[in-house]
Amino acid sequence: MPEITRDHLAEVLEEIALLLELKGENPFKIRAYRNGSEIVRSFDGDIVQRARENDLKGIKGIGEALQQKLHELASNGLLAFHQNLRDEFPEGLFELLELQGLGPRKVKTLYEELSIASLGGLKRACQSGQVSELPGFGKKSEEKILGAIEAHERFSGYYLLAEVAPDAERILGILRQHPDVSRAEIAGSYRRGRETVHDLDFLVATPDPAVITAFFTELEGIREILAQGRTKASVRLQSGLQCDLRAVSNREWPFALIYFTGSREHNVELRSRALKQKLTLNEYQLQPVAGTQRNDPTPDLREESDIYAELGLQFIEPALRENRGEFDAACKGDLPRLVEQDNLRGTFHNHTTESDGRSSLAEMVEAARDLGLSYLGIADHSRSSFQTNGLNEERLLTQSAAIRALNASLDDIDLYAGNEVDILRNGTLDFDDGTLAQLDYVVASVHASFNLPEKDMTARLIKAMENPHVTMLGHLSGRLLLRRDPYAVNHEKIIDCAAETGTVIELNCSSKRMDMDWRWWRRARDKGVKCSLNPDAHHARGLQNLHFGIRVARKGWLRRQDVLNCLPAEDIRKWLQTPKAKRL
Ligand code: DGT
Ligand code: CA
Ligand code: CA
Ligand code: ZN
Repeated sequence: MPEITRDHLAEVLEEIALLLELKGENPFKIRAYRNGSEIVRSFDGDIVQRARENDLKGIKGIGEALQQKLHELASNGLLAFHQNLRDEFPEGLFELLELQGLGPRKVKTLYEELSIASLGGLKRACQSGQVSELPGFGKKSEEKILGAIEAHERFSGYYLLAEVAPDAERILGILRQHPDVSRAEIAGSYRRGRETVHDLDFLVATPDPAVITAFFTELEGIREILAQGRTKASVRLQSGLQCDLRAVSNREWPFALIYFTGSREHNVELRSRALKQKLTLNEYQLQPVAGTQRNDPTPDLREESDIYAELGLQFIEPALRENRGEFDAACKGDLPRLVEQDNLRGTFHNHTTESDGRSSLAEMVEAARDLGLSYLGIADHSRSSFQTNGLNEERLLTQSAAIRALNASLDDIDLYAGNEVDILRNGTLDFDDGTLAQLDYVVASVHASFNLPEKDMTARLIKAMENPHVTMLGHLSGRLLLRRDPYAVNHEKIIDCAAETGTVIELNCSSKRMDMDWRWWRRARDKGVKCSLNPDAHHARGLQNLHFGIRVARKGWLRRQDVLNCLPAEDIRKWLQTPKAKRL
């Protein structure tokens, strides 16, 4: 039985609500499940244990029927009611529900009117124009659906970095504990810190490869064995994630580690540099090209850094191995010293229960303290983000006063009162300058009107950045990884404007955003733009987003001095007190 988590309970209730909606059930019943799901997610305490012990009485919003279902679910991992509901619908329908912009009402119509119950079926029906003729659909929504299917196909088979990390680290730990394993790493895109990964590539050094490949295929949580040989194996986990294993000798280790870490583009360039020195490099060794003589004996190469050194290069961190300028820098000894998690001193973009966060101010403070941070900024949503219960002026100023009052009573951590203010369609902000001036800092973000032409969207962001009260720009492109493409916006112009106005750009570390994209940071940094590594935490646990954000920041060539929240508490206080134009 898989481990039963709070998320699992919440997701099952949420899916029940969806299925009831699909059946056209009574809206009150549907709402009860949806509310129940929210309550489970935000419950302050061990809801899983309480459900298991059938101790849910008195929790507001969880009626008797829900109590029983949660008890069954937490005890067995399954809920008969849910399973039976699922069985009423074909499996393919669940794929349709995952499509962006296709709610249960529309799925229901498609199913009832055209018997559509699979992605393929939906695609064909759209292409033949049948969907646009359905009541409530039309040409435009047919095009939208086709776009969503195309995106789904493009995204499927990929996973978020943070999403695969628990399995990845668990398996790595198990491999490292095996007595016949001397070294183990996860290579591939995971090691390079890519924001999304297709599969995991485990590499082990061992005197006995066959033992380890067999051991690997017997790990817990495997759905299917895809391939198994003496030195390699491939499995699929319950989650659908594919994991490859390569077992090599200790001697081969550094060569294999470089090879399987990639990227392909990096490897191609590295091999070609070796060839220029009359050396061939592959996953097993570095040796003189056949027919050539080298006077010195082949040196003992035990670590990746030995191989880079042998080729006249500084050690290139895995984060930088994308063939985007790292070789030129490594030749000259010019590689940056990349920022590390230990360098972080505080955090700015965080939500609380005042808007759509699930933890209170006090809980957020406690979590920041646990992480060893010395300052914490709170930036809840502004009024136009009504779906997040965004704050109006009055609530904002009340909140700021509460934050400052709490701050006065704490001596180990500095609290800052900010806001994540909506950038409206025309580039004006949700609050006037007088209100913004009363805050310690402001994050400005787009949360609506995504479909502007690039020129207008760029002008909209620039207008916001020109405001002297806007400290930083939030999630620049609005993308949701594997779900929603970025809106059209000119990154070059935004970066130039940030440099000119002294506006910080955030690297939103939410695992589904990682925005601004790492490919732009080197350029921004070189223009003097500062990065704020922001967890966009909507829960105390959300501060952990920084852990993955750091990995992506490293991909962007960022150093400690490029990251605003690496400044110590004293310096950040002075920095925030300095007018924006003078920070340049
Ligand atoms: P992914 O899995 O799509 O997120 O990205 P990677 O980079 O992990 O790619 P993957 O798993 O196909 O292969 C892992 C590494 O192994 C890759 O970064 C470079 C190396 N590699 C695999 N196949 C080849 C190949 O055919 N040529 C070269 N040069 N390198 C390869
Ligand atoms: Ca991979
Ligand atoms: Ca692979
Ligand atoms: Zn936001």
